[in-house]
Amino acid sequence: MDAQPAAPEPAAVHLSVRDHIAFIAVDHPPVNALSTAVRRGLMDAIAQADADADVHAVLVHGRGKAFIAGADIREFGLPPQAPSLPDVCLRIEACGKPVVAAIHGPALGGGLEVALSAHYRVAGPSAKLGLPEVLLGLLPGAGGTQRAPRLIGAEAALDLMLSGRHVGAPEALRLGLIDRVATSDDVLTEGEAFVRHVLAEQMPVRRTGALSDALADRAAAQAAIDAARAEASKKRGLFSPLKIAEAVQAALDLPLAQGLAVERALFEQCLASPQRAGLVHAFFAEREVAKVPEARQAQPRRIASAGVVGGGTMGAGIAVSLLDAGLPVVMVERDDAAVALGRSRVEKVYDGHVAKGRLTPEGKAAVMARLHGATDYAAFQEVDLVIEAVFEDMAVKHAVFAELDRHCKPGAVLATNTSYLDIDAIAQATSRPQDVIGLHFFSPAHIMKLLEIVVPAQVSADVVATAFALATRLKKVPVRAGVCDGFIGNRILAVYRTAADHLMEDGASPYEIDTMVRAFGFPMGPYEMSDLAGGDIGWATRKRRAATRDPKARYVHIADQLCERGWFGQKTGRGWYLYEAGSRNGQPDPEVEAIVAEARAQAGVTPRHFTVDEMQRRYVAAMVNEGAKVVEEGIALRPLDVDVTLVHGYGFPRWRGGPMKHADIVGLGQILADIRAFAQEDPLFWQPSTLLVKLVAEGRTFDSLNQI
Ligand code: 3H9
Repeated sequence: MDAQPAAPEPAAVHLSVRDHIAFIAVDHPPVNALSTAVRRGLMDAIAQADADADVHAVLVHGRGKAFIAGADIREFGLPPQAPSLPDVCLRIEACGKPVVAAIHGPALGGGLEVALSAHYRVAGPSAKLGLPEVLLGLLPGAGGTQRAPRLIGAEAALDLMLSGRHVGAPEALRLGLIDRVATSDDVLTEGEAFVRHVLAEQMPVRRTGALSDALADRAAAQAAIDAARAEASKKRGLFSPLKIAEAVQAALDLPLAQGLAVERALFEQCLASPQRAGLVHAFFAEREVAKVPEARQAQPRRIASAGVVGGGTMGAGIAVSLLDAGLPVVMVERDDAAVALGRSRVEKVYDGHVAKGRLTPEGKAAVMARLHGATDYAAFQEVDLVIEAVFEDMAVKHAVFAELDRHCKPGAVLATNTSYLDIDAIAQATSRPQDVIGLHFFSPAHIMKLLEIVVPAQVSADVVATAFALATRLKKVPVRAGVCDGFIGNRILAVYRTAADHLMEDGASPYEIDTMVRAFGFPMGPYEMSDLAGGDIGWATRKRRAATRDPKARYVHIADQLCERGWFGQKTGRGWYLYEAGSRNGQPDPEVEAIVAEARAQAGVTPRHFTVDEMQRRYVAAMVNEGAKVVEEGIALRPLDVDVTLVHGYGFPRWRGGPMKHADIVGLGQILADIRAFAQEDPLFWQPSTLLVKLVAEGRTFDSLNQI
């Protein structure tokens, strides 16, 4: 049979002319990103409209849910295709007839740059305008760094470009970014009315690139740029903020054409940076994590009310998260005093919002009215979902789930917030293992974005789909994890923390290790983290694991020795660091250093010096190797799930994309060579993952398993 000819690509841009107005519609679902087809379409349409004597003015708008969401991020790194976006923008700006951009939904990055090259802008209630390139490791590269300061001044433009924030139409009007707020999202009608107004009033072709008033106060503009430079150099290791400040300097100092050339050169530098690769990976990975088989196979159950077992730190945080999503919440505790304490923990969060002016006292009262305390599991009879957040002990969990089984209605989702226990075993305490799932929140539960959705063997697909739908309502980043000790995140943490302990016993001080980890881009190091969370938590885990630990495995006793002295960190005034009363800033403790020195002597270790690079390589290799094992065993669906877990739950720098992406950038061959070199000293700890070995042999990357 002959091959069928491929169906022609639907046009990405449509041009129609009515009553002397050319309507240029961008039609490229889902978000009208500026792919090659859109750029070509815009270029052709504007040229045609400009050349058509019957056309007196042009209206550019987007079909579907967006004006234009920006450059097509999927094209970054591919060979460039003409026309470039800066050229498209120059062509729009050069049009001899007034061009109006009518904006609804996102007009972001290159999308806003297209709008800035139009001569006037009108935006509806759903409009979101912004220059978020910085979040992708970039700067606005289609004239945004030159036109935005000329239109709204250096300070406001820098704020948009450095924060990446979106503004709505009213704020955009205040800033001078747009000329009119449309009363509805029917931007076609409202845009047409504005175009007719422009024509009736004979308003001029007003080219943003030719404006100068907003930069007339040079001293103020220079001060804004200097402040941006100072601020940017404080951001941990980020590359593009300083480049943004440089580009705005060019807007202040140079004519448009030269400024655009500077912007282009700086944009190319950002595009080539590993940070761009890391941040773009993070952008897609954060969307891809929610695409799990169960969410495709099954419909989520309806969740209109929720319950929480336990009013401790975790339980209260989870309750806040559920309340914030608008759900009524029942909290069950063992007695009235514990209920009151749980309630007060929740209330404290909302008091904080009121104090900061984020919530009115009436608003707080309305939220608190949705929280009901009880001491009897019968209070859960009507709820659609219960999340258990009690003490991490299998017998306690069994007792709780037996109660839930007795009292919850059929079809209620029964979730555990355990951070490492066997959820298959917990499910066995019920007569309905198909309804039991893990929802592992991170502390503080109402703030941390990560939610590990742990999928035991017998759970039904619609319960998994429900958990993912719930995560969206809670504004969490969900990651699907399989059952094992520690799931994805805590399992990997245990290994890289062990690598840090080995480094310490071999010669690095805990303070050097924390500094090295911060230099890599984490907000804090493992020992500062332990002091913040409470050293007793890790101690309990180590005691639990003692029975199953391989007796041949190297074990560093230093952390236990600190705990034996009652030094649990900030809450006890000392841990790895010393804390003055009320202070969260710890000071290095000579007594800890003495304990470390003693432990080295006991273990017969002659301390040696490690460079920052040597330490980072060990720390990262341990993380990547365990990450690969987690993927190889199917605990994580793909390497990207490991990346999202470490970025959103453990402070791995997002601009590196996550440990697996970072490993791809460094080169898997290099990581494996490091692991093999470290294995010379400790072959038991440094056993390379089979998956890593296979990928290196095949010359492949972790990304090749992601299918983004
Ligand atoms: C830029 O413009 C550079 C220029 O200055 C210079 C150039 C020379 N490209 O988030 P959602 C996909 S840099 C390609 O789930 P929402 C997304 O992956 C760019 N694809 O929806 C998803 O795909 P899938 C500056 C994109 O309603 C689908 O669209 N712009 C792009 O929650 C739906 O996305 C930005 O940084 C894109 N630009 O949020 C804006 N954008 O369905 C980035 C989205 O296969 N985008 N997709 O998973 C966003 O912030 C949000 O996507 C948006 C919609 C607010 C637009």
